Amino acid sequence: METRLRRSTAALIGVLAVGAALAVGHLVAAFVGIGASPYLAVANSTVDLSPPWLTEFGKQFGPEWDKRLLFIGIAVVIAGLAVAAGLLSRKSAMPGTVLAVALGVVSVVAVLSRPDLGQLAILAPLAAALAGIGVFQWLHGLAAREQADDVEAGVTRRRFLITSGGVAAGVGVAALGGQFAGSRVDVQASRRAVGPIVPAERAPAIPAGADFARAGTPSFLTSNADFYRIDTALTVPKVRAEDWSLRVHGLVDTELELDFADIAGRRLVEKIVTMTCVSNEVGGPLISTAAFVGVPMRELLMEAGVRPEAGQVFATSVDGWTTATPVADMLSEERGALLAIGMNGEPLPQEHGFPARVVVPGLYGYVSATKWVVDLELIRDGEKTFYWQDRGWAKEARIKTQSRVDAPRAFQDVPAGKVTVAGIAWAQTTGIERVEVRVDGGEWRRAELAPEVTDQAWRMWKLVVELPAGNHRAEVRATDRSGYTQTEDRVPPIPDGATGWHSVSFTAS
Ligand SMILES: Nc1nc2c(c(=O)[nH]1)N[C@H]1C(S)=C(S)[C@@H](COP(=O)(O)O)O[C@H]1N2
Ligand SMILES: [Mo]
Repeated sequence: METRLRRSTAALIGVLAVGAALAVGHLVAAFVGIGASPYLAVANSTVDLSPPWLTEFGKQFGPEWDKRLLFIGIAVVIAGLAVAAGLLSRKSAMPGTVLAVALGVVSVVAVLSRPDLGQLAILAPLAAALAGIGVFQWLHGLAAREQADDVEAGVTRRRFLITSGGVAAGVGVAALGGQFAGSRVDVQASRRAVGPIVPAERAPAIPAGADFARAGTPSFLTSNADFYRIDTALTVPKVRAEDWSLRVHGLVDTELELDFADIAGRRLVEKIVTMTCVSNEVGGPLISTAAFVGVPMRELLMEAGVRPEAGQVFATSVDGWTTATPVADMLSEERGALLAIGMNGEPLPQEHGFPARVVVPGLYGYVSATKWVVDLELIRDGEKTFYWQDRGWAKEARIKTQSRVDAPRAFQDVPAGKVTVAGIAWAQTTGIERVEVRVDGGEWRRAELAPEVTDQAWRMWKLVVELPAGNHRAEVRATDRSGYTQTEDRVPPIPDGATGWHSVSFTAS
């Protein structure tokens, strides 16, 4: 009679084999390039293939939580598939083995197609496949012998369970070892070694009264710790300044290959810029301001010599994220796009693109602000598509004129009488002309504007209104210097940025 493994045994073998494959792959990847870890690779492709509604939904949990939830979700799905693979192999080890070989081939191909991984990186999926197949065949053999042999069943059963326990412990050790070894690349030491980034040309000083923080607006400059963050990479890329280089190529007269010392040794300029994410909902938090320090993109591009046929600068980050920016926006002297290496007096934080990123005033981040940038290719307009363009977002997107009420906060209870309504307005590179507020659908009234620091940054506003006890609603609308007044029409962030008036309901008592 043919032996069929017990269901629970078959499922356990599936889970242990897959666990061994992922853990060994992760451990080897820590040495040959963490991006080659099969588990991280699966997680990253899940992000890349996720439908837009899911990624947008995830963003509300913030970059860390959104990723943690994804890691847990993927682990659950993988465990489910491992159980299924185990159950398929109750009669013979063949189906599971074939599946493991196929997955191994797929991961080797996936690793070879990654621009940021060397040839050696295929060792990670190879080791993973060998570990998975080895554990699978070994445990399968033990379990089959145990069930076939009634006499010695007690002994072999015990041996199977002990072996399984040993494998499980090995999986844990390998996974932890991978995590530990992977933290070897010491970005913080590299940041410390870079030291303070001192510009030759400072931004104009920020005048006192540039924010109304005491009335509830954000401070004019956002601290690096509070600066909003958006990235698709599941683990923040670790690039040491000493390992980094940037290639400028494509439709240029001379290709450039620059390392960090080449950039840091140039004449550095400082600029105050308000960055905004296209996914920011009306009234949302995805907007922040910093003093960025770097080399004007114009300078680098002129040095390479941009050919007249070039229409876009196609930028690639070390983790494979891409975007494209119109050449004109990169070359404009007035806008002063930067290859930035400093942020608020420090080297860029790791989360914000250390050692170098792009900053283009007036454009949403997804079409301009490549973090951990390693490659700039001058291409014909539309020659290639980029990360978010492939997911339904617009090819070009200028930041829309918008405003937000920060005080009172939604559903806040404030004393009746004099109430200060305050917030921010932005129209990067055009400048804010006027901000108006109305309460409970009454007359629009002009708010007081804080001094303008630069038309590339936000501007704070406030207005004192007299309110009786009761429920109230404050609305805001901004007019920029081109004469455009924000429309009331609500459109969602996709494809090129939200519009509509922000309003806040609160209570006076
Ligand atoms: N490499 C990389 N660069 C990136 C992104 C990313 O996901 N990966 N996100 C972009 C988006 S959508 C925005 S809004 C800004 C956010 O920059 P910050 O995280 O420093 O605020 O970075 C841009 N640069
Ligand atoms: Mo964004």
